[in-house]
Amino acid sequence: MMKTVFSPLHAGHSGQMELVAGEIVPGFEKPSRAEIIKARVETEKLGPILPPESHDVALAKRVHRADYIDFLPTVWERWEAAGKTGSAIPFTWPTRGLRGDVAPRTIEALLGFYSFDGGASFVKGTWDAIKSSHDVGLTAAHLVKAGERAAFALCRPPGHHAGAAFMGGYCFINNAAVAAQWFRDQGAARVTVLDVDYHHGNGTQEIFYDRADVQVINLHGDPMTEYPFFLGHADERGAGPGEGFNHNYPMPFGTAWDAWSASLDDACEKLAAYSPDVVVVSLGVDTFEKDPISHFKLKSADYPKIGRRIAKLNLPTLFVMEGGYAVDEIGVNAVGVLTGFEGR
Ligand code: SP5
Ligand code: ZN
Repeated sequence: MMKTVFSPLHAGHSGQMELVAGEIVPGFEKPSRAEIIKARVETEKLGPILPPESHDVALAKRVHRADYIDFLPTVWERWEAAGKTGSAIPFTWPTRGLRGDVAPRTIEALLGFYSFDGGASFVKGTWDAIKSSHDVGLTAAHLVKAGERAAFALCRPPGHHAGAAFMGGYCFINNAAVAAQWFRDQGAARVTVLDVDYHHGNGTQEIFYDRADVQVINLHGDPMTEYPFFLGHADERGAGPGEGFNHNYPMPFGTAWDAWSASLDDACEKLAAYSPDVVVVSLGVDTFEKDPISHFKLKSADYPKIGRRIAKLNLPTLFVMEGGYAVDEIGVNAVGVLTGFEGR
């Protein structure tokens, strides 16, 4: 039996739009994703589904910049106060040659200041969803700390693209990073974040890049051709004291189980050699062959094998939900990893 933590408040984050191939289209990151995973947890009888406890965002400020975390709950009211409608979405960014060190004053400028793309937009219920997702991650982390072999944080919105001071890629607070830091603060000597989402977890990498106490391992589409494009290369191995504690496995379009699982095996060897006290899995299932925005070729039958490989590490494990946009199969695939982990 694996416990799942879930909050219905995710559903207030809905109706977002995104720019894809020159057109504004309904967002791929939508509420049905979490509802379908929850339904599959129930039909597969994975275990009880618990509501989150509320946790202070002071914990999130251990990995995010305080001014960024303080900004998030103010976005929607500032957007409305400025007389704007639709969704609050950034459109100007402080790239090379512009000032990224001076926070501007208007809400539209601040949205760009605190993001790296237009993929994380706000509607009225977005902050409550972000906070609930953060609470879901930490509540599930508490279960693992209390002795559960594993727990499933059914987070929505996801988190792994969110860095210390920016949102993007459907992500706002980096739920996996917050949980990893919490385990450290609770006395874990070493923590590994194993990110199997199709996209590189650029936020998690940035947050822990110069640290030896949190190992970060990413399996993902090669950033030469895949989002987020500007991080995730194999030569990014960590910096300073963190040198050697970041591992990237970029893979080409069309990667299927044989090549993907060879990377997972290699990653698990590096993980085991690090000997962490706890593993946080950033669980995305957008590696699926039918994912509408991704280009790997994993099949539904492959997901239980991922869970079985992770279970072989024999370490306390927190699963944190990230991406996956083939909504019809998202429950089968995500819960497949968990039942595989449980050995059934
Ligand atoms: C958490 C997560 O998985 N975030 C992913 C963010 C991806 N954003 C970029 C989407 C680019 C979509 N390209 C679409 C091609 C459609 N045929
Ligand atoms: Zn993804």
